[in-house]
Amino acid sequence: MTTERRCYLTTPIYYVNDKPHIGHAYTSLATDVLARWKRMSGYQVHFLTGTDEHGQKVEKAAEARGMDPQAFTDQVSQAFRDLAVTMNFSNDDFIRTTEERHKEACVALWKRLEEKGEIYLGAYEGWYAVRDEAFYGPDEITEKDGQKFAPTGAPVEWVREPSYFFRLGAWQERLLEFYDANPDFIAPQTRRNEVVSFVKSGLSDLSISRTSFKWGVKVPGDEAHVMYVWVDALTNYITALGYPDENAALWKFWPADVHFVGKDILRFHTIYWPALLMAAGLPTPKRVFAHGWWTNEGQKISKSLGNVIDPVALVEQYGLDPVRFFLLREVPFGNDGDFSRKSLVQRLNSELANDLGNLAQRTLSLIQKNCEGLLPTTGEPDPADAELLDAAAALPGRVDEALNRQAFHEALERIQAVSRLGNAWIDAQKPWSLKKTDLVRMASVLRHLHTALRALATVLQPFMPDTMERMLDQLAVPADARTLDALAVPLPDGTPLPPPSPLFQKILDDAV
Ligand code: ME8
Repeated sequence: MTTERRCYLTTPIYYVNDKPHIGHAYTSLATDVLARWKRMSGYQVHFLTGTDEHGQKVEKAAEARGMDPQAFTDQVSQAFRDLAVTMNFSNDDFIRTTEERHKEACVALWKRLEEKGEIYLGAYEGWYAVRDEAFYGPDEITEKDGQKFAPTGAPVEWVREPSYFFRLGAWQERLLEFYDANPDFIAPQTRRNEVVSFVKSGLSDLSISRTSFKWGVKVPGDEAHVMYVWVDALTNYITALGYPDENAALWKFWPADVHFVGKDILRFHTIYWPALLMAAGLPTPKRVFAHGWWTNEGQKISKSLGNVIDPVALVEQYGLDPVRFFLLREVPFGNDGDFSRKSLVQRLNSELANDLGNLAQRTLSLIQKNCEGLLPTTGEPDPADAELLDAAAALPGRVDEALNRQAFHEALERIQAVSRLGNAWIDAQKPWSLKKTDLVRMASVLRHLHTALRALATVLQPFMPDTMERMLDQLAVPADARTLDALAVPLPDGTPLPPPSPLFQKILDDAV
């Protein structure tokens, strides 16, 4: 009996206090690429994204627009759904924390924690930043012009109210043991070190309810309290799998394989979340990957600076697949990165239009012209072939290895290396000259280039689904032969190939 291979991947659920920007698109894009890769590798995948709709920050944003919070969240949540369509994300579900299924899951988790003696009623007094929806210790606060700030730069206010607490402090040692036993739980490594030293420095109990506003999930048995928005938000990952019904069809996907997050929300996912799950007796996620922060042309992206990058506008200007490619190619996943239109245009022109696009165009035009548009047959093997054919054959494994570490940039670099090699190889083999001297060799050369192009297009599908679909159409690869396994089965000699058309447009005059 073969065991079913499963993979559960999640994005953060985004606050609906404002419309989506490039940072949100980025995290979801990375998740989408891995989800598509895993599906292509034969896994059953569940890919979840959604919106985080409760809390004071969202309540205030609704108030500022003179709207009822539910009507407001309905509107902004839709913008995130639309973004998923624009960006061609293949999410299997889109969760909203205002949904009934989610409230039920939160209440169930709360009750379970309460039964286990993990929650008690006390009073909270301390600093709270609405922008971060986070509490801060007195030693973390700085003051400027009479206003107090959190280390993130968010203004804080002094909060004093009755509150339920989660016994987080008691989980310190068990968290440290958990990190030790699961060295891959936090990635990249530098983030792991950060979290471990933070936990070593001591954990206080966590205030997990608020009474000073209403927009949240009501605490069971004490409706004056709403749950702390982070407890509510983190629970989404199990709500979507049917929690508390552990017999639900999707529950088999738990625990998550990777929670993709930005570095700003690392602590919530690597301290609170595993502690809450362990306290509730539930399995912990396998991995949390915290990627870096995008700046715009060297500047912090912020609404007040007016430099928020709208992913929809970007896609309209440069096309969807080039944007998808650029975001994961430009910056090592995990590092901070700067968004610059100049680099986008450079990458597009050199790596997509010149390297990959030209290689396909040159090869496929020669097959049209010199082989009557029919897939050529290989002749005698030549020692020069191994370099290209071995690199093409090794590519799926090499991409898989990088993607299993969420090293998207490395996967793309490995792909790019084969595309560069193909160009060097076609220049060395000169199939256009062989037409006059050795037709059998010419056919072989073109066939090997087709083989390399097929491997390239296959492994690039998760990154650029639409363009690679066109490329595989041009290579005459049948729809059911576009998986990694199918690469082992060559297309029949003589398969008719359609006339090629350019896959990427060069951008000559960039309106920056
Ligand atoms: O934190 N660069 O939601 P949020 C890269 N609701 N990524 C960025 C970015 C930037 N400049 N700006 C935002 C929340 N992001 C909570 C999450 S999860 C249970 C609850 C991305 O709308 C990045 O993934 O503030 C970051 O972690 C996330 O958006 C924050 O989204």
